[in-house]
Amino acid sequence: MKAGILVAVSVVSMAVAGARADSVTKAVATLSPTQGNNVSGVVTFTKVDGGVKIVADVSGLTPGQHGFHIHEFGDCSAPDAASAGGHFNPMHRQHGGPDSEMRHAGDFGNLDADASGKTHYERLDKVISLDGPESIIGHAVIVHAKADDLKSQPSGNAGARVACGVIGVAKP
Ligand SMILES: [Cu+2]
Ligand SMILES: [Zn+2]
Repeated sequence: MKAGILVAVSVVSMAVAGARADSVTKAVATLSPTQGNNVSGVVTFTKVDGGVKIVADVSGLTPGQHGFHIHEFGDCSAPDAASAGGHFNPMHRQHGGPDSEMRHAGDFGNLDADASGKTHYERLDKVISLDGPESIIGHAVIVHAKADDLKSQPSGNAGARVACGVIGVAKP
């Protein structure tokens, strides 16, 4: 009888934990410049029908294209953000563009900065998720000095990391 109650209690608490994990509907990363750079911005991730909507507003860039990814570790502590590791790749795929059949989950292509060094980026992503074992929460967004060519392995030859921000759960 006692054992039965214990089992019932643990099933209920597992259900509560599951509901909590599934309830993330919005995430955010605040980008800070790496050493010697001036790039900052905010990236939001919102659960919508058919995927996750990514919205980024970034400034302090050189005009033109800059690789834009999620990297594996939520650690921006190194001056060059090397601490964030390689691309977030829970499916063990090859690097690609955001619309490629074969891509890392973290492959978002490029930001395209205007003459003033600012950019606004919006995309519906069908690969990433905000919950479950492949959740992006706790990983890091990185912006690069150069364009991602969307094909070179393992990271699109996008050069140095100019900004980094850890993805956290946002207020819905
Ligand atoms: Cu990157
Ligand atoms: Zn990649």
